[in-house]
Amino acid sequence: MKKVFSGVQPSGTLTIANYLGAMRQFVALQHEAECYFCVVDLHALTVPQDPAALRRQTLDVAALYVAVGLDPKKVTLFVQSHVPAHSELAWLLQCQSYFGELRRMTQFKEKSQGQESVSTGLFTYPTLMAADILLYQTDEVPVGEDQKQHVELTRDIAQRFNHRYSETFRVPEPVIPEVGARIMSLDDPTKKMSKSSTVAGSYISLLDEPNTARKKIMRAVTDSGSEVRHDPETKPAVSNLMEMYSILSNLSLEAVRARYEGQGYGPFKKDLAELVVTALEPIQKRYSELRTSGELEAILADGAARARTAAAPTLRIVQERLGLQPAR
Ligand code: ATP
Ligand code: LTN
Repeated sequence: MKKVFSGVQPSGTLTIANYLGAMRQFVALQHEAECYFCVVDLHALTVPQDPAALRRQTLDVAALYVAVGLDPKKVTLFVQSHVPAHSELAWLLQCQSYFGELRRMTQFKEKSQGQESVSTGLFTYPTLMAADILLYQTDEVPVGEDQKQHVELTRDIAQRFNHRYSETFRVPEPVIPEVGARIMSLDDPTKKMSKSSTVAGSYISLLDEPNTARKKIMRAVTDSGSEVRHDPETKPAVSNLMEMYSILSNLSLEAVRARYEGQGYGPFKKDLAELVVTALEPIQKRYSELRTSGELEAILADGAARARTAAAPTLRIVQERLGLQPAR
């Protein structure tokens, strides 16, 4: 069976973009692959986090993984820091990666821009991500468009290692959805929607109250004109809303256009708001149950044990190939 790995950072409350771009794919893949889904808490530490908030958000993300429809008996759901092999392999891979290739990473450039001090962790972030993926001999990595470059770097690192030290890692492929791979901010369609944004109106959180979500959609910026038409070049804001509509309604972009022909933005946004609220309702209900029932701790303990067992052989063989002495 093919293997799938992906991760989500507990750097805030998950947004509808995380769901549409990534987690929706996880749910579909659980039936056809051996899946590992991780709350990548070590990645969140690359930028400053409040410790209490990080502790809480780690459990929030774990609960949301289950709430969107992942079955913890079927998939291995765990917290990255519970499996030390991730940090250990990350170091070994850092010694196989080049400063020049990490410096080219778009996410690093964006996140470090204008910051007074930038952690070394933010710079080496992609080598930890490569470790996450390569430890499990992953075939497919379902992610949003923004992570494509990191998966490509992971492939380069894997191929380089295989070439230098003999066949060790499976070379993974990114899996990126056709629609929804890059959901944009509601207040600015030139920026991607991000859970760590400081502007609450820019994103819809998976935990937004129905009326909050409705208001955010109704206030979302639109483009000049009044036609509901998908054209990211000239109508970036409306195209973004149409992508959300298309996924949530299971209609093609063309069918969405046809449905609102001659009606303007108002009715379109109103219906989109209801689609969003309807999609969030069951997720929020399951989330609340999980967050109060105490079942999450057991799910994560079980996931960590399974992940440790699955990760160990790859780490061991890498250590051996690099010439490290076996520990007795
Ligand atoms: P942060 O703002 O803290 O960087 P984020 O919202 O970008 O966080 P991540 O935890 O980095 O979220 O990403 C989790 C998954 O969601 C990844 O697969 C990522 O590609 C996907 N994703 C993130 N933002 C978007 C977006 N705007 N559109 C589609 N997919 C997205
Ligand atoms: N870098 C990713 C999160 C992430 C990830 C991974 C995704 C960490 N490790 C492994 C896929 C596979 C992000 O910022 N979205």
